[in-house]
Amino acid sequence: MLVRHLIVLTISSACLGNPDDTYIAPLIDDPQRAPLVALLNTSDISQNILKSFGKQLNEKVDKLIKQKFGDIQHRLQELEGKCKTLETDCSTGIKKSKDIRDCSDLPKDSRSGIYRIKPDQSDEFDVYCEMTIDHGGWTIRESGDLDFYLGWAKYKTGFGQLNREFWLGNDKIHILTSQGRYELRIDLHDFDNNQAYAKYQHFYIGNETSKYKISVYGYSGSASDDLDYHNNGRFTTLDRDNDDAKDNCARRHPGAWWYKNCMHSNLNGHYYIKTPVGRWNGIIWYHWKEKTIP
Ligand SMILES: *[C@@H]1O[C@H](CO)[C@@H](O)[C@H](O)[C@H]1NC(C)=O
Ligand SMILES: *[C@@H]1O[C@H](CO)[C@@H](O)[C@H](O)[C@H]1NC(C)=O
Ligand SMILES: [Ca+2]
Repeated sequence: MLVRHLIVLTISSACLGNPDDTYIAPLIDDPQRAPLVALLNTSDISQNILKSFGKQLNEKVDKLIKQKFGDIQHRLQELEGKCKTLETDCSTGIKKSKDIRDCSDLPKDSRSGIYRIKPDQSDEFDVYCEMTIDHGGWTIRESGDLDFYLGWAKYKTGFGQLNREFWLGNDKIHILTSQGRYELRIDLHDFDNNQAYAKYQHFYIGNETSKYKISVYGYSGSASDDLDYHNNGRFTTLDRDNDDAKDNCARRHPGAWWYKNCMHSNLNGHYYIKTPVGRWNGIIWYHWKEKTIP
């Protein structure tokens, strides 16, 4: 290879860093034999370059690999964590009917409708789950023109149609509310499109032996607290008088409720269209309207 200048091959420190690795090719300067001839042993150069470059490259690559490997490890750990969560979700999240103890166990995006549940202390039974009101998960009874003036046995086992109007049944309400803390929400509508609600943080009814004694407290809402009066009351129907009045409140104010002497509310009262016949008759939530609710 013929050259005219001193050739300095420098591997940029920006790349390899170590000045010792600078390779200086000897210039053969023989004035007797012009022109200048630099004999470069390319084998030497390339070997030196390779040696120096290779060492640094190895270090760089090592460092890079370690760093990347670290990243990958970290990512793997993340994924492993996600997989574990998913596994848990999969084993508990996809529920069979026997794992659904009440409507609140349904996945949040479930539609309202009839579902089969399996409470802790009983066989499976069907309920209607209201999934849109107040975050969903409610078992409801709607009021309309179904006859609610019925006896003890009907209220014990329930009646009506789950996708229409019904009373779930006091035994079932007892079973459900025995499983944990349950809330009660009552939504009232009148014929003039007025609405109000009453919500209770605690709702429980005892078994038949206790006459389905109600425990209800923790009111919030807009309808006024007309269950407070009934707290600890026992259930009375037209054929079972468990109230504090001399006569039978269920007969006096046709319905079935946790009457005492007698009531501030009577949601199983007769469903009148607009105008009830007589005072203290019909579906009543006294302090909302201070009159009967049609
Ligand atoms: C070039 O360098 C190599 C390795 O150092 C050596 O074996 C070889 O003899 C050299 N060639 C010349 C022409 O000096
Ligand atoms: C009803 O509940 C009471 C009080 O919790 C209990 O002592 C009784 O055994 C229960 N009766 C039935 C039939 O489950
Ligand atoms: Ca009585």
